[in-house]
Amino acid sequence: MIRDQETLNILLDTISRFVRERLVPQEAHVAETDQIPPELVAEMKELGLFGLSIPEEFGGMGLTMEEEVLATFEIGQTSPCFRSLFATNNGIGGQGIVIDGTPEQKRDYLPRLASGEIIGSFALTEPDAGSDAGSLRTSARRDGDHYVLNGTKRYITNAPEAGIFTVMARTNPDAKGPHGISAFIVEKGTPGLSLGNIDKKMGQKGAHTCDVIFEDCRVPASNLIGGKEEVGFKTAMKVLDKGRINIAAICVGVAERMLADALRYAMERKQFGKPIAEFQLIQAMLADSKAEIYAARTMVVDAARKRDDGRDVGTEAACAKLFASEMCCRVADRAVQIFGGAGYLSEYGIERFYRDVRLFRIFEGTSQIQQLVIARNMIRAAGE
Ligand code: COS
Repeated sequence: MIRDQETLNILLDTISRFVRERLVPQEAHVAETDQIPPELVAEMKELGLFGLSIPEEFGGMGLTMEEEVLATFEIGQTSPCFRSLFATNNGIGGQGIVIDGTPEQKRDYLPRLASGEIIGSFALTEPDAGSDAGSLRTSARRDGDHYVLNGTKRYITNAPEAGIFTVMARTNPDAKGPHGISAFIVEKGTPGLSLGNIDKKMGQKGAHTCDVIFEDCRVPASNLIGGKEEVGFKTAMKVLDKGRINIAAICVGVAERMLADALRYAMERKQFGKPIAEFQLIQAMLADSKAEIYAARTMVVDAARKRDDGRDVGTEAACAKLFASEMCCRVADRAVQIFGGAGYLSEYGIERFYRDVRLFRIFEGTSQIQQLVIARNMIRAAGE
């Protein structure tokens, strides 16, 4: 749903200009240093990027899902690490509170997430609980007006920068699998909370992940999301439904950028006496990429509109994430191929995108988990 086309156009135009003029020129520098310059972070805050999907009453822009994916298509036109910094506030690190938080939790945390004063991080995955998120072992034992958390979370995006963590932990040790899990807000600096070393990754330099460790970490009971035990897994899944649409949107944006770079190169690069863009085998790669990006874009917008209509979009989110992330990696592969030898050199940047986008098929649910979600929903619906 688009609330006001004119206002949205101004926002999309502003983001597009910021991406082109401020972020694109810094891509190589950020990849080399593994740091986003603080002045760019300040500009992101000023533009409101940390609060795109946080409701207006809490200082965010309150974008609808359709508006948000259109913004994400623009943000995708540069290295995905930039988006990663503010994406958790809008997505997995903030939405648990937006969707299921108590009025006090919303009042206490959402304004600071919206402004970018704090970064929100989502702590679900553990060393032995990845795709099987329901098997997580981090425990939360009630002790008076606190819960005491123990366990380790792994690959936690933005953990080194985070001011708060949404932590899924087991409050009922007798309940097996996804039941018995509750969600908490844990503030940075809480005694018993510590961080591991920053992970060395294949790509997405500038975006950081690390372990988050809880050792007798006492969290006020008022930080139990929604004030309700044993619904934390559902909170996590609802958050991921939205997150997956956004990942699909970023896949579309980055794929568009890679294709634009590949097209420009193909029109400049001459072999056999003419630009390689005039060769049909190159054209096939360009055309297949264009068609697949269009398909993914259409899926993303459709899923976003359905979510705005209040429909359950578990299947659509999984379909969009599956198709768009696989598509994005195919486009990356073709783009490197079109660049040829230059595609393998870091100075052209396309090999960096190739490494960056590989993550899209893994995080917020692997392609295999999306397949499983889609098929399960189909079988369930057919049996109803
Ligand atoms: N929205 C709301 N509730 C949901 C839901 C959703 N999208 N998906 C599942 N649930 C509910 C189910 O309805 C079920 O509740 P009831 O038992 O009351 O009916 C409960 O949650 C457990 O669901 P399910 O039985 O499907 O859980 P499983 O353990 O079998 O598996 C998968 C669920 C595999 C889909 C889940 O673990 C998953 O998504 N794994 C990937 C995790 C992931 O994306 N990690 C990335 C980390 S973030 S970067």
